[in-house]
Amino acid sequence: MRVIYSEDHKLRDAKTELYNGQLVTPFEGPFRAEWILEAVKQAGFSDVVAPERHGLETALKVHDAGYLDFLSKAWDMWKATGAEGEAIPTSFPVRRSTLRRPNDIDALLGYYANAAETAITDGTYQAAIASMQCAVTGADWLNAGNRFAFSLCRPPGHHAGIDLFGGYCFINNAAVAAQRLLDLGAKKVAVLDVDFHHGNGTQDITYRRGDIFFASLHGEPADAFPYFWGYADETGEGEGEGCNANYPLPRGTLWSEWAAALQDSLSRTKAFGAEAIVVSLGVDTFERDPISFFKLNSDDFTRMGTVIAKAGLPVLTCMEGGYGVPEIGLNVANVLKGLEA
Ligand code: Q9C
Ligand code: ZN
Repeated sequence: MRVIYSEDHKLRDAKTELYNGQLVTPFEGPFRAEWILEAVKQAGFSDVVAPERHGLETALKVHDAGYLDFLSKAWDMWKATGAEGEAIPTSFPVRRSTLRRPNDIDALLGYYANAAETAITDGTYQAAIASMQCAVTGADWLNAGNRFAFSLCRPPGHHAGIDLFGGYCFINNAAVAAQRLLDLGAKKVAVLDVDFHHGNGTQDITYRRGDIFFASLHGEPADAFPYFWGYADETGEGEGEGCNANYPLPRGTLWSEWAAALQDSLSRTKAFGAEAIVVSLGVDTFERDPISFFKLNSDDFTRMGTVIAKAGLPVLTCMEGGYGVPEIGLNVANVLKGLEA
């Protein structure tokens, strides 16, 4: 399995996350990619390459141009105000308010945010671009006839919508990879999101499309971030009707229940006619993850890889969440081992 990794992820090193009413050191930091890279090398995945330098062409097919322009300029605009801290959104459009695009950076942050924990910092955009390039390079590796690739994306992407950032995400790496596979000739692809959190950004991007099947297994939205998406009755719209499958699962979910949902999502992926699967891999389903509530153990991650591989399709795995504990590296390596078993 080829591993695609960019050192540029380190350019995203926020000092603040709004959490429990305090500004804390973010759960999503550079250490994550370093631990994961170390563990996958340790597990024998030694074919590690840097991404190709792709521009914004593919990203512009899944994101709004004004949004990407905002991301590229947000830090400089913020700094120009003389603000001392990091750029945290504080003011949001809501029910019955206008959705006109504002000028002021404070307003733009809220306009393009779906949550307030994620600060924009110097280097965030550069890191997000490198992360997206890892995903595109992984898609190219599959397109060249290879069965597996692992794009060690950081920052993650699945909470980034058409014109929304938040949940530690800025550019939707998995959606860009899916788009790339389609642009290179695939007729239909699937994005399978196994991160603990619902992939609201990916759902936003794919909801009205008939060429991408999106399935997400996640903590029940009434109790788990991102809270306002991820119910089972969200099934797609227009050409995308029937192409969205949400599997909300309760607190304490174990492998047996989780695996039943996975099996169903894979049957539907096959029935849809997907030619490849992009896996949004979060290992925050782990029993000791600090911000989540499922109960998978490290061996379950190996099983996960094996079950996904049994679908018989090429698989591009893109890194999403997984926090705090050193086992995140082992758990990712186990998925990759399971895929190749
Ligand atoms: N009390 C990813 O896993 N914080 N993002 C929720 C709930 C946001 C997770 C706090 C979690 C974002 C990629
Ligand atoms: Zn997550």
